[in-house]
Amino acid sequence: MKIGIVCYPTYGGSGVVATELGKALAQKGHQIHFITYSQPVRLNFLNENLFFHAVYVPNYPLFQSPPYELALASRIVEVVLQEKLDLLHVHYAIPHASAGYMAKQILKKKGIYLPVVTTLHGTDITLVGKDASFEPVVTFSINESDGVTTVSESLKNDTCNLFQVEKEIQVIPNFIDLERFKKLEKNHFKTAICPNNEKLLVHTSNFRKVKRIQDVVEIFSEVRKTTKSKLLLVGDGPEQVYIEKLCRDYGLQDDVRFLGKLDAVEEVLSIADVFLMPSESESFGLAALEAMACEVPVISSNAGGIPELNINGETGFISEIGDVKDMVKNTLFLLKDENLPIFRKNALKQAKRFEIANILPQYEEHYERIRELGIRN
Ligand code: GMT
Repeated sequence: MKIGIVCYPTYGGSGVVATELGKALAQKGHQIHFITYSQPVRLNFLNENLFFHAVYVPNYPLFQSPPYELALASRIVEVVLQEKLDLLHVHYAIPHASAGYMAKQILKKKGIYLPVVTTLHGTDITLVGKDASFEPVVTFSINESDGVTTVSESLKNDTCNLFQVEKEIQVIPNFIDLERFKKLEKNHFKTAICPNNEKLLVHTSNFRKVKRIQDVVEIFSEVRKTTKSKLLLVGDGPEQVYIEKLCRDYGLQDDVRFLGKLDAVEEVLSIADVFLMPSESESFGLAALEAMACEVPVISSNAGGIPELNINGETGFISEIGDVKDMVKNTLFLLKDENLPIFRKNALKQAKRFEIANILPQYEEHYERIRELGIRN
């Protein structure tokens, strides 16, 4: 199949899922065309079936903000006409689903049918999408998509509760490449970070408020009182300066390291003992899945789709959002030498359920069904 993929090209979860999906489909022989404003960060891979089409938004003094959605819709039309795409898969509703709809209508006038599949990722529904500034357009473009998928049951429920959804939604969970995400032998790195055999706690995110990184710092501050430990924070974002200050206020600066955005996050996860995800909202928790694939158990909140991934008492522990005391108790239990190996094993076993080879066919079947339905009607 010739598939167009529209996504955010950034480090964010939806962009990562879209890019990894495109790469895997290309390896299976599909022709994949990424259409976005810059080269997706994970598109660091050469394959004869992978193409990238940049969206350029011309600037004009009259525009207060660049009309990206219009430029994207036009670019989709052009790519479909040139490359004869069979289907368009947009990731993240805003503004990709409505741009897809517009492109579809333009192509219809030219006698071309373009089925559009929309994958909802989380904040496009739970935070931004439900804002009155976007809600009517998001509702409309979900209902006008030929296929709609969400990355968890929880996000499907949120979508149905927050929007007047008339479309059937299929849950296709996020996935992991276990060839890349696996526990690597990085003892020298562990010794450098933890020279006195400290336990290592890790958090990775885009440092937005919803991630509740202040809870990560508080958990670490408490754990460190009884257990020799270090904390690595991977990623960056709006909360970073505040979190750095919080670490200094708690006197933790010598035991916390900010690593910024990292491409080889699996190397850090390979030396971790516990992964912390106390998020306030999380449709799936891809970062936790990456940790589990590297045999790292997860201490998390019970937000959104996290309980579909992290099994309480097996692959880690789940607490109410903001219940730092419970998260500290659970972390200390996990870190005990007699418990950690069991939780590590369970985490890997659970990650295997989300292996890309198990999930990819679900997307392929979804595409086939949507295309057949469209051709029949
Ligand atoms: O977590 C973020 O803030 C980034 C966000 C995104 O849209 O890129 O991630 C969302 O999509 C990921 C991939 O499907 C999910 O694993 C994350 O749980 C989800 N984030 C939220 O729902 C807050």
